[in-house]
Amino acid sequence: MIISKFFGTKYPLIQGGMANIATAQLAAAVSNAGGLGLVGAGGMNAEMLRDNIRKCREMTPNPFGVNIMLMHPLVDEMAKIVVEEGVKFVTTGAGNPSKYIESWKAAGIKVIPVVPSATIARRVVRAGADAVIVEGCEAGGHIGELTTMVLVPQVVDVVDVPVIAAGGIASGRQVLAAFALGASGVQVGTCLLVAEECPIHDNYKQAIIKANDTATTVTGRINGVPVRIIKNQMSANYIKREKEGATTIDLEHFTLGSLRRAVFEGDVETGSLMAGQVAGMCTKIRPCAEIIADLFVQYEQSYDKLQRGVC
Ligand code: TUI
Repeated sequence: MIISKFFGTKYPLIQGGMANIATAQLAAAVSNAGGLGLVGAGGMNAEMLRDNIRKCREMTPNPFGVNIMLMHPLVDEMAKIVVEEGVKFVTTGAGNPSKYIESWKAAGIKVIPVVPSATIARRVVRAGADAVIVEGCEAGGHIGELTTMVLVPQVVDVVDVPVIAAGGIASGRQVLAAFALGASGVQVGTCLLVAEECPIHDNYKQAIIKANDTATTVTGRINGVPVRIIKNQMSANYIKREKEGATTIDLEHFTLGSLRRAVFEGDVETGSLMAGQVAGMCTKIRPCAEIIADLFVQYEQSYDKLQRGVC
């Protein structure tokens, strides 16, 4: 099933739940552009989440959803808010959402967990997930071990719900590849960081624009919370301290507030600029509608070329 039918959207595309970045402004821009926009609860408090859901509803007549970051200290409260506010789609990240699924489904919410492995995909589907977003480690932010290329087909083979591919998608060729792997849709994040409507500091956008294919690295591999970010002074120091055996508490202290510093203050040296490996393909600031429409124009062109055997 093409996921656009399930979402009620023009395109089979959902936005990543990017903490501190996915505000009502970005979510509504994505939904107005024909994708499924998401308000990301990560980085928000309860009042901000409620406020952003209500604002998003005012800013778009189209469907949108909420991403619940499961490592959030207020996750129980956030889980209730999406029910109270009549949200239609919930994606989750950074953990197992099974304990919330029954109450969300009872409220008519479609539940779509982000998963990093086939084992976890099966677990959430057994718990009632309506679809899964399978995120490869090419993605930005908190990641698993496996690449999109190997993960998507292995999940498609073991679940009976639609699979959405994430991680490493910023062009129509990659959308086509995701479909070839058996996905029903795609999730994108990094390519939306350079959207005009994306509310991050301009320094962060310029860092994405300047990035090449090897511009990202992964912090936290040793202490168990791997996070893909653009290489800078902070990533170099973090990885050095990690190798020297710094404790998780030390490292947390070191990174405390670092994403916020990048997003709001434009601190590209000591801030944490979360981005996927496709940052090297995101080369100009454009309206969200243009980024998304282009993905699918390119997808059609690539599909035609493939059928004609001219690639
Ligand atoms: O969640 C994400 N990406 C994120 S969350 C985030 S905020 C943050 N910042 C710093 C440190 C940690 C988080 C930034 N980027 N993507 C989806 C995702 N989910 N990636 C990995 C997972 C995941 C991991 C384990 C999903 C389920 C899971 O289950 C564990 C279990 O035991 O069931």
